[in-house]
Amino acid sequence: MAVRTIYHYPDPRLRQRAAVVAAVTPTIQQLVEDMAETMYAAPGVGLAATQIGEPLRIFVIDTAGDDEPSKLRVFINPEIVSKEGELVWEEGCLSFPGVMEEIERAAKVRVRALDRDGEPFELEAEGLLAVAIQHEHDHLDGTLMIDKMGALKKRIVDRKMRRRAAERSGASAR
Ligand code: GNR
Ligand code: NI
Repeated sequence: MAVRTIYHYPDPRLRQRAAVVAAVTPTIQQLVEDMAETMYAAPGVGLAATQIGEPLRIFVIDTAGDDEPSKLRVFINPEIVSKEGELVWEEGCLSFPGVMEEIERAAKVRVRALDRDGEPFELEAEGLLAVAIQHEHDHLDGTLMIDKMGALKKRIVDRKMRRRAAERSGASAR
């Protein structure tokens, strides 16, 4: 088990298109464990494999509140089979620390995926779980929350993140 590094925008690894997982092997199960550990350590509501530089179609989500028992959900090769309605949710992303913006999504989704044992399942979700599923699914195609913002917000967030990345690399070079 290991907490892995989460890459931040504009790291090009976040733009990789993730590949389908051929088989749920012990190596994949180890990666899922690392992803869960990394998500809980952050802490975050979800994490996509692309965020830790593993371009595979896997994400984990746990939307349980602080006063609820944790409920880890693992999605391997997820497909969103239907979407319904619209909602606007204030989203955050571990690859955009400190950024919170309202993003428009479908209100309800039906998703099909393999679980951590490689067994297929289907799930209908609404509210935060539906938002998280769409957010994580986007990561697997290299799509980020900044891509869903209006032009003005996009420019502000892009500049803020690039300035921060430049400060960090400058600090480590000195
Ligand atoms: O931790 C996270 N919180 C969150 C809040 C609202 C909508 C989406 C999310 S996902 C995010 C973790 C993350 O970056 N997953 O990719
Ligand atoms: Ni994210």
